[in-house]
Amino acid sequence: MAASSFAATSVKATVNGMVCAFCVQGIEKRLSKLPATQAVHVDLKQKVVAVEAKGGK
Ligand SMILES: [Cu+2]
Repeated sequence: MAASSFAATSVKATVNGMVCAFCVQGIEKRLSKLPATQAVHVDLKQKVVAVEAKGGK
């Protein structure tokens, strides 16, 4: 059950300006402060940010 509810609420975005670990930290901080954000995953090599939203909204 836990795994199936995982993908539906995640949003991925490509961030071209994200080039180093400081960028990653800044993005993670900003996104994790949003009330709808459950978790943030950043892939620095692929410049992809994946955000898991909380259920409901
Ligand atoms: Cu940077």
